[in-house]
Amino acid sequence: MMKSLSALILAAAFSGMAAAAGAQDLASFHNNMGGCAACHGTNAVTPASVPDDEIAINKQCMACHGDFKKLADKKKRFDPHASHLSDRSAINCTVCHAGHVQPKLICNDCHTFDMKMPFADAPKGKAWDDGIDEKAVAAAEAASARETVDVLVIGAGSAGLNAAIAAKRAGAKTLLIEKHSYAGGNSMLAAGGYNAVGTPQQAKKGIKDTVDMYVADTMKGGRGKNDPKLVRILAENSAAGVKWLEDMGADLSDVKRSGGAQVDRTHRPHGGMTVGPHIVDVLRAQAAKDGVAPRVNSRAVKLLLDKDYKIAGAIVHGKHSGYYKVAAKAVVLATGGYGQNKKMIAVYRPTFKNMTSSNNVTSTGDGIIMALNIGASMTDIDWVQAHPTVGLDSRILISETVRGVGAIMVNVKGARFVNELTTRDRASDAILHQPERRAWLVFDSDLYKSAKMVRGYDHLGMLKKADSIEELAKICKMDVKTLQQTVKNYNAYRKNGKDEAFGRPDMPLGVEKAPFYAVAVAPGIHHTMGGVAITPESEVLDIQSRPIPGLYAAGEVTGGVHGFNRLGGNAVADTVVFGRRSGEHAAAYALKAK
Ligand code: MEZ
Repeated sequence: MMKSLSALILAAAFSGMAAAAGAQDLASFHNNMGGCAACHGTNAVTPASVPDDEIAINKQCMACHGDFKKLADKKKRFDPHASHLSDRSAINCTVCHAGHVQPKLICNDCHTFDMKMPFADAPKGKAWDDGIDEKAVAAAEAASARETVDVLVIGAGSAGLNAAIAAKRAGAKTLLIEKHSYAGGNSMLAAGGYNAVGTPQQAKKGIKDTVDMYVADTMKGGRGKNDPKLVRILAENSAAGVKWLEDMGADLSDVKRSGGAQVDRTHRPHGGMTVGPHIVDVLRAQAAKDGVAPRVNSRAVKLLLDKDYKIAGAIVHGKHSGYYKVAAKAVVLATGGYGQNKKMIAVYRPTFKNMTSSNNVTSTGDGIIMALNIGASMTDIDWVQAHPTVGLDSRILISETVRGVGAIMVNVKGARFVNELTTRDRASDAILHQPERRAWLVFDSDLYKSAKMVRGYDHLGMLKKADSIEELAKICKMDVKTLQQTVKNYNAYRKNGKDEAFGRPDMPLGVEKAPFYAVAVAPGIHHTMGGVAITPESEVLDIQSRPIPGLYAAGEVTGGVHGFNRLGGNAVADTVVFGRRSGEHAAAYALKAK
């Protein structure tokens, strides 16, 4: 293949860079496949000629190497192609395998695997989104818009995907951008489920639930600090949200109990599979079908207002394309919370500043910062939730489902100390008052068989396993007699239908059948309840509590829905109900403003 002059210059520069560093990078290694143009396109071979979504390059990778399924090595205990990535065609090869710099094992954003990747010795590069170039922002603002849309949705977790699909279906020209190299945000890590009332699933199981009960539980869990109007909208629209996802192909057939709920209303896929990755896959596929596939590697850095203080769009920083302006009549902020922004945690919740976090690396509070910069009002901004059961010394959430389906929680001596199904703030607080500020979840083989996610923890080496309670206590360095007595008492309470020690309301399984298991846990930052203040129509309020025309928000970037403490299963419901709602209202506003 004939190479263009610019391609040759670029190729020489890159291979020179790698040679100088004494190591070869992926792009230089592939240079014989058509030079730079193979990745950068044939017309203008410049760094900026790679589209930010990198989809074309990835098609090329897969054309030679095969897809993730083909690449998966089933003999290996851990193979990234076989786990989270295998059925997610929207995750690009280039997420891990960088062109000109060291590759990145993105699994280690959450895990700590020791795997060597091809070209691991290539030169290190500065992350493209490390900091904001204010001069480039000003230049982009002064220039004309590179793109004009009706609705710009910022952030492609569940809230953003729902918003974009809803806005597009309402007839608005919609663009969905995501700063990370793959879509999904924090929603992708949601383990437990989706709280909904009045579904056919509940009816089939004979569960008596009402909107008022859902509202009462959520308000009680939030210590009455939630905005009751928002809570009622959440409850009233929860079942329609389940149907909306099912119509796209989601499986939410299983219903279980989460902490703080009077009845089973947490919906999730059959067999106890985790909910987040599943619904993100479904939404991502639907967004692509509907023509609103997320544009990844595209970070919004500034919201723009016109002279009348109405939303006019945003400045976006593309990984390859640099800073540019998107003109939009309406913007939906769906950027998530700030659980991974250490500075914000230190300011808003200093006592949690050294705590681990179960959140995705994407939860850096970008939307909150952008909204603050244009005078948006915040509500409950300092309310941060610690989830009681994050795997000790890890970032892996041990889902509330594990307690919900039957696990008991004991301290390092082997004694229970709390109703396992109480709300998260109370459970976390109780653990932090125990010796060593940590705990164990203990369960038996029936639970292991019934909840698929537990097998995932086992696969990751997080579970201790023994053929007797005595042996389990020894392995976990608990007091043998204490654990034996705890288990004996609990099994008796269960048989009698009353937890005399802590009033646990639901004891679906005993701890009776060997082998027995334990997993070490401690509280970790899980959800930031506060954020931008919104109206029931998802409009963002300014500091005088007036809607900022054209600005909408949904999901963890907002405050008010969860009050002081969010109930398990209400985050996914929030992203779906208010995601849809924000998209619909943004579209209606934008189309009217045309
Ligand atoms: O909603 C949640 O955060 C949730 C149910 C988490 C979990 O423990 O699985």
